[in-house]
Amino acid sequence: DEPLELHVEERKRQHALAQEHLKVEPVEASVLRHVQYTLARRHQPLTAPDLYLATALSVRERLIERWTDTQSYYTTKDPKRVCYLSLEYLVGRCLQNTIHNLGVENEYTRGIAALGYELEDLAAEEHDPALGNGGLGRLASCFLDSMATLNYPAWGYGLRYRYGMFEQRIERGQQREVPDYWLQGHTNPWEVQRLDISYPVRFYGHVHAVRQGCNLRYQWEGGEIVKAQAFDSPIPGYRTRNTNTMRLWSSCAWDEFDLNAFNAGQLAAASEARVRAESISAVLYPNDHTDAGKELRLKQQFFFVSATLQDVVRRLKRSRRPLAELPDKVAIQLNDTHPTIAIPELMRIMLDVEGLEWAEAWSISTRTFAYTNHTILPEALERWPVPLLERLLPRHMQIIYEINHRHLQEVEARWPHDTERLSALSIIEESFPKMVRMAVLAIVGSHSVNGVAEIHTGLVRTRLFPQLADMWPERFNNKTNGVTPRRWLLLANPSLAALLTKWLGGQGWVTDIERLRILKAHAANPDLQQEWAASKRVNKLRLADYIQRHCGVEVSADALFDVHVKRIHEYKRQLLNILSIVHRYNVIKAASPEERAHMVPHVKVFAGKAAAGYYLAKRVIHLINSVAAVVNGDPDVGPLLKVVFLANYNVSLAEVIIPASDISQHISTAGMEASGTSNMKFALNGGLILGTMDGANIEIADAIGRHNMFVFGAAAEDTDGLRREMAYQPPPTDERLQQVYSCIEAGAFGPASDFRAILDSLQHGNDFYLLAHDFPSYLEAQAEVDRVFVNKADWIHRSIVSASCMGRFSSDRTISEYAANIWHLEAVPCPE
Ligand code: OX2
Repeated sequence: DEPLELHVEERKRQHALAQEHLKVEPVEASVLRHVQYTLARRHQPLTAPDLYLATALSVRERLIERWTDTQSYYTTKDPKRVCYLSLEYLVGRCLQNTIHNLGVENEYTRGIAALGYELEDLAAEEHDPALGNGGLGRLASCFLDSMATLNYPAWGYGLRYRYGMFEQRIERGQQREVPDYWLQGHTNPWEVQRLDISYPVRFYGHVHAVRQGCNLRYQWEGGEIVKAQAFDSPIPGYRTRNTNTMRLWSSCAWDEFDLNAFNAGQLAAASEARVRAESISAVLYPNDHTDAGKELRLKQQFFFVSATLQDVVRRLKRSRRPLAELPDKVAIQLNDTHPTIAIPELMRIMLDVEGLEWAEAWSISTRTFAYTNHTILPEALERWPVPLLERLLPRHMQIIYEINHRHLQEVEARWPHDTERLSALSIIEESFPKMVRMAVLAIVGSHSVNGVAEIHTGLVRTRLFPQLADMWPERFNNKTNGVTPRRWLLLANPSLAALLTKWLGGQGWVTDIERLRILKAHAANPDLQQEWAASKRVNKLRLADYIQRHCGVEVSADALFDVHVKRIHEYKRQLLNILSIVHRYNVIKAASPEERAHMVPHVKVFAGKAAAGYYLAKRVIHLINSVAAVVNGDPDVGPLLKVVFLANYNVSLAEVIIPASDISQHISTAGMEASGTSNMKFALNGGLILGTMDGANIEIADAIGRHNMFVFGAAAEDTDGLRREMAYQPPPTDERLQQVYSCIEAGAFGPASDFRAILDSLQHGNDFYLLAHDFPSYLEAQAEVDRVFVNKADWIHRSIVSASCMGRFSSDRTISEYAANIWHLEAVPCPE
């Protein structure tokens, strides 16, 4: 942030100086300079951690110059900006991503080699910051990459958790959670602490009404003040000068130290406030799809929202614009309901601090906010108890009541005496205690509500919020998710990237992934097929090596690599997969040598974390590992079946796994996975999909041709009916599945008691996730996979066609749609 009145000449001079400096200093010199002067180390011996850090600092210098230029340029141009508010970001490692985006990979590869190291090895020294749970957080990071690449003036706002997602260890087959102190060891070269940017955030206290003329004005006073301190990370676009900002807030005490308490000899009390303040940004809630319902979680949400809005308003004022212009200058996107408290907070600022009238404030607010819904699972829909809000944020609770009052008046005017509709549309749920439905508040207070895949948006409209969609049909829209081809192809899959650059005549595909379509016409070309297969093999060997090193299991790259990686959740049905693996094991055991000779060898790869308190999900991890131990140790099975569970799934592990898959599984019960994004990454990397007609699988099937996907299972529109039928008359269990149950019950994979809860949920539960129902068609689809896999040319043909038709699933396309239809944003390319 620089003052408006830029000293242009001075900037030019500095720029020229910096350019000169970079020109004369080769990579080796720059890196060694950092070893010596920044890290204060000797050059000999050079260790990998030191060299990683020095390299990162060297790259950072080039980055920072673009970053400050971009920010100054935005300040001068003063265009409309988007603020993406997300409680989660899964950034991934930065070094190689930055080097690629800056276009300096040759320089750095050579420079680092001259120092006796390989760039990839240094890159692996970087701790992968895991400030998110899964798809939602990774989507936010893909979006930031696309916004910068497309030159949109964008800010990502979030929380700088001291402890991110826990590190998962597997001990005796079970998950153990270890805190992940990602900032340990050394300073983070990818962030800058902005000591000059901090804001006070209030909690608790009371509301005071003052008479002003004939109006009442409200003031929120007292309580506790916490300081929000900004940490900025540069987000470089790919081969553009534009470098945006991700601003994460860290909490600390407003008064560093209570001297009075200290002088009075109350040492503990003196530091108490500090500890309480710091606890706000201490840990990420490691729950995927769970409404945490905890006071600390609400504190986190308000803390980050309040600091962000103060920052937004300050910037508007600095450019000397009235608040009335906010919607023309800023679009705020709410990533799920987590930042929804921003709506009453903006209202509070406008009403109580800026003195605007309700009608104008409300109009400004609704034109500024837009909300993205990511799930229809009821357990993920946030609801906050009214008494908690009244205590923690008393003024916001008043404002929410007022919003609701006016909203329900509008409902009453349109549908008089329709009490059912009134209670369905109310922001307040009349339960004990009363609850605030954050999704309803988000929809009432936004001008746009979007789902993340066609089917999902349809379900949001028809099943989740039919009355709201009825009231404002124009508000609801779809923005199918996408993934960035930079990280998920260029970076994660160098061999395929090289192939694409060669066959497509240049690197244009990196920003225009639609160009892959050209390959479709060449899918039968034997040269292309041969190179394609060779590239896949390189990636499979890399994963095989990883498996060997981390699980001690030897796997053959000739086997079919069948991958199931994502958060462990009942609706994602890892259980269905492992049950089918037990069945496969039974079939192999019963097969004759001739039959075995015709079987396709499989390597089954699992990875994913279970929320610490999610009992059944943790039992599933245990079952997978127990089956793996038996199968991998059975000499009778040999290479026909290997099962591995790779611990601590995160972005960098995904980068190793995804390019190596032949098949990946996206087998959620239809209607339950909003979109999925790894399905897109797998297909883009030439993997085929085994999946249900759910989430973005449906659109992927449309794009690549349904015959290129292995589809099975109930359709979303049939699930309710099926559940009702099964409850009325449970169907007989498939014999093969029954045999699988019997094996587990007989202790084939360890004491049956370890898996009792799983078996009970299947046999005596109501099969809510339709496992038993989908089991036969799942096996049928797997048999089809095996039939196709033995015909190498057919397989590769499908793989090429799938990847080449994935253009629609770039996050560049998604972001262009958000920019055009929701944010009304123009690209602002920063001149070289
Ligand atoms: C996830 C959804 O489960 C997933 O289907 C989607 O692809 C992803 O968000 C990005 O849109 N927490 N995680 C999600 O939703 C919630 C809530």
